[in-house]
Amino acid sequence: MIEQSPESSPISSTPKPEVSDLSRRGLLRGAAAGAVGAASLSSLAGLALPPSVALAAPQTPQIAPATPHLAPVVELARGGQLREYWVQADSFFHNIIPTGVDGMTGNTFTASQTSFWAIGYRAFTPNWEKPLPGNADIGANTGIPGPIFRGEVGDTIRVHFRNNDTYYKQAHTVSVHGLYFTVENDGGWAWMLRDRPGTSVEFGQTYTYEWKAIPRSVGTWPYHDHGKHFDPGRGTVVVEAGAELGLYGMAAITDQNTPAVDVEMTSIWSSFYSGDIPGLSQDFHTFDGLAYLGNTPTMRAKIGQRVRWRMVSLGNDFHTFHVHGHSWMHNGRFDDTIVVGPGATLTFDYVEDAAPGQWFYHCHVPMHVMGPGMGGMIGLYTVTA
Ligand SMILES: [Cu+2]
Repeated sequence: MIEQSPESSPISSTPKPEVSDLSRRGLLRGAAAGAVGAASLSSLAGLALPPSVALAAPQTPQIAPATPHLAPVVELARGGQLREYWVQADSFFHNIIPTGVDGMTGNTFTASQTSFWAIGYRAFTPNWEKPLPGNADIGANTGIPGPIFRGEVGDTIRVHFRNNDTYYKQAHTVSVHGLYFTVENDGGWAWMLRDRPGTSVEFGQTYTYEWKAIPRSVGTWPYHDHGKHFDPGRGTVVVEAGAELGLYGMAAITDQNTPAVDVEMTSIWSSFYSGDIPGLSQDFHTFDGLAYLGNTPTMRAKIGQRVRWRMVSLGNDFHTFHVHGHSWMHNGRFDDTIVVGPGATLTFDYVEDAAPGQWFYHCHVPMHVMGPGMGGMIGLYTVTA
């Protein structure tokens, strides 16, 4: 019996800690270490208050929203939700350049040069009954990338994961950055810790991961397969091979200080290396698993709209993210090209004020755009009046 249902998994067999329990433990640990600031402590303490207090929160006088000790009151009223996702790792044949044309150079590709057996996370209805249609909340849900996991500080994100990797039949996991969780919810495999639950979910098995959004979780984070390394077929064992084949997505965590926006543009950068993956004629550097103009996602905004970019970088390369016709405030200065390394993320907001037209967004490492022997990281961004 290899099926490991959520009910029988090591995580689910013990009662899930309530948010208040976690908060209390976090509070004690923080106090002992002396490493948690007053605002964070009050945030955690705020989460531990009973629901009756939470309901009373909106009546609390909102004197100065920026005052740190008032922040948890608003957090309390909005956080504390359980957000459940039913996610499946599926293998499927994926074409990185669906049009067969690089829209910048005019170079053409055959499907056999740009297609491979990918693996992706897809969000499903409860008990993995059927795939969810794509929407603004979870994204396109096509598999590459996986669904966007969203939460507010105080929320619990529970991911019911099923490994349906029918092609490679390898073990996979879901490992997230930036949230609070125990090691049994980490999903990071190592030979010397190979008995740790949740680090090797075999083909056909399930496992439930549970993570908490705490004050330091605000932002954009990758999640990806961090399971046992394997050889996708070129004779080389590849670390995080599942992630290279497409098992990745992002988590977006907000709090009461996160401004509302009108348009959110999400993009995950990853590379498919021909030395690792059978079938590919060159390396491809991609946005959401797609390469070259006319294939990568087109971003859209209207002048005056509040825009947020959320981006995740994965793979072996450092990228420099650049948008034509725009600049934005980043780390205290205006910028239009930002370096992002593997596993790191980039999030920024602005009000759309560029001239109307079709702009490029791209990695500013020239070889990541058009090679030779690699490339693809360029897309269109349409600004309308
Ligand atoms: Cu790059």
